[in-house]
Amino acid sequence: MVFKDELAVWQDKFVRDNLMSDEFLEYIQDSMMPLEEMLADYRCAIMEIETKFKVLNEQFSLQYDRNPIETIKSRVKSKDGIMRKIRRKNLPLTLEAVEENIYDIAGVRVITSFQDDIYRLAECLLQQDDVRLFRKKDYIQQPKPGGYRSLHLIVEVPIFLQNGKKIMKVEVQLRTIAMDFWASLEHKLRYKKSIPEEEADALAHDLFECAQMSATLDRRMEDVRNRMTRYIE
Ligand code: 0O2
Repeated sequence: MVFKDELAVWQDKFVRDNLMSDEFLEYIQDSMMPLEEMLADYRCAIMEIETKFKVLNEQFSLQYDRNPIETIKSRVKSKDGIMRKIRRKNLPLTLEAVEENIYDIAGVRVITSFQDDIYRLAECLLQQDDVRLFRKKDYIQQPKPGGYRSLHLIVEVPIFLQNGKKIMKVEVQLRTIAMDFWASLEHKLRYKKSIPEEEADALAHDLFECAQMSATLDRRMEDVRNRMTRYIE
């Protein structure tokens, strides 16, 4: 990562020379290389976890005659997002500090139709002997005050590189379609800074009620499915 003092010297030079020299561009590229390599490792870790879920989905579909996973959405946190988290957590500007303290650089979101599939998939993932649970937050059993529900796992998984094995952390968020629908809209509200305070409060209140309705919907859909499966040969 670029060291602040050294960068300042180069920035001075850039301003003095009033040109973007090849030397300066090369320096920036070289400085970014370790960060790019780290992000590539996280992309590999995402591939590992995604494959595990795809395999489970395939196996479940044979066993239960339906696919428990609706979609998998993955992302590597943007550099901007990483910088904001470094600032929020007041971390030193080193790759080691980032890897040790930021757990959601690699994110895999698994969307299911039914709530019980979330726990079944989580259990199957955590049973695998190359996966280690680092942290678990069950916002389904204990929703956040605003109504947010999802199961969050931070898992450690190995990736195998040219020069050996590296253990990577991946944040896995498991949620139903209803939970995801709610979270997507609520997420938008958080970024709309222009909404007047009174209206923002009213929206948060309505969203809380919607979260309760979506929890009820999840329970009833699961119940209907259970009653139906009794009659399926
Ligand atoms: P984004 O833009 O989705 O990436 P930590 O990782 O420990 O530093 P924290 O807050 O303890 O941070 O992690 P937690 O509670 O497990 O939640 C992190 C992520 O869960 C968030 O990432 C969101 O994706 C999601 N999340 C948590 N709470 C809410 C919520 O109330 N509403 C919605 N819509 N999503 C939520 P980011 O980085 O905050 O945002």
